[in-house]
Amino acid sequence: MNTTQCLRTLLAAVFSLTTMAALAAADLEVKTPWVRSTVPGQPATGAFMELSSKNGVTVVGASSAAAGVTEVHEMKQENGIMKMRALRVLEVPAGGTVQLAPGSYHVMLMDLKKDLKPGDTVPILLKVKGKDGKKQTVTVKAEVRDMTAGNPAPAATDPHGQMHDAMKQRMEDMHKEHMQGMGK
Ligand SMILES: [Cu+2]
Repeated sequence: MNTTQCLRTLLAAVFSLTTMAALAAADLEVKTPWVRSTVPGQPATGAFMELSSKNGVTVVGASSAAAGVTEVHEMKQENGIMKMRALRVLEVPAGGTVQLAPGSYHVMLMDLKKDLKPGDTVPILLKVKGKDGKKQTVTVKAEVRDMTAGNPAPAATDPHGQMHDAMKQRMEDMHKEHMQGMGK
């Protein structure tokens, strides 16, 4: 074996070990990821999915090539008003499932690079920390679904979809506050 062949073999071995380690370490299962489609010019939308873990993981961040800013959000009703806030961490308990769904937890895609049409695929990277303290990145390919078709929750509860302008403005203000709060 000459030096080049030897190096190639070594690199191949290192690469496959690295790949195997990455696959073995991420203790997160992602089911049915989808993103709500947008109307032309809409600045933000939500991504939804089902997360489960064997030993428990913490989602510590998210990013997407489709958006300038990607955050994990929580939405809940407070004094009759739907409010949402960015979460620093989202715990997926051992043996448990967390539903990211309209009106609840979601991955917020902001500063969208382009309109998202039904049938498009949006890549989302979830950064997770396992029980062993190791950080891993899980790649999720979310399918864009029509914001009116196959919607499991009423559109009225989800401001990412068919929201009127006042609500959209409020949402943008809220997000600006987030950013300022986080020192961006
Ligand atoms: Cu949100």
